[in-house]
Amino acid sequence: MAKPRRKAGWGRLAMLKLLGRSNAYNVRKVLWLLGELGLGFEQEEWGRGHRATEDPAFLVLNPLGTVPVLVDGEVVLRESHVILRYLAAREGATHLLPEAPAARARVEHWMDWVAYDMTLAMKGAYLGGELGLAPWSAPWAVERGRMEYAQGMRRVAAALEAGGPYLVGEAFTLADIPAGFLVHRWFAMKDIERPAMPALDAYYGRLSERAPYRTHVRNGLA
Ligand SMILES: N[C@@H](CCC(=O)N[C@@H](CS)C(=O)NCC(=O)O)C(=O)O
Repeated sequence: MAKPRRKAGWGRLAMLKLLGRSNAYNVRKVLWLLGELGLGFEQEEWGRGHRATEDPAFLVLNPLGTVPVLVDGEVVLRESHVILRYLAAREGATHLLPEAPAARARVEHWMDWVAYDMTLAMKGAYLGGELGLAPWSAPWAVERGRMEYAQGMRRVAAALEAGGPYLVGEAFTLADIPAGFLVHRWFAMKDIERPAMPALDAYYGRLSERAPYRTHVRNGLA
């Protein structure tokens, strides 16, 4: 586990507050990192099935009405990957997010790839195919989502075969958090065909050795 480097400053006195339901994909990534960093925080459950994010008290913090939101003193952040990068930088966790531009970009490649290229695939395959939620349950969206999800998993497996044992090489980094969640959901979905990818199986096993992954990601929820 990481050894966070503490910095001085009045802003550090306030307890971090995470707003968002613990069963939401984007919240679970942040919970995972908070666990990796060993950070204390308060959590309020907001979103579907809990307090509605249309509540003006929530919209003041995030006018987009999405979870997660992180409050760190006067700093209020939305967007899960921004929050991941913020927390790593705040803690000086350069082993998770290097400062050197080229090394940092290699980590961010994978984070942006998940956000830009895999989100719709996951919506089609999981929200549509697995949960049957409209509009993602349209047959073309499910088919396309499953096809792109499988293609994405082949890309992750190929990267692990070429390098590994983690996505950008020897060590676990922030690159492994969004992709590691996708890998979990890939193995947790019931209604899909999973072509054999031994490198992906091994990666899932490796991530599962991490306690925060088992607590927040591979925790019985897809
Ligand atoms: N790009 C945003 C997406 C946030 C998002 O769509 N969050 C979902 C949960 S995974 C949400 O807010 N759903 C509404 C709800 O739970 O009420 C991020 O990465 O944080």
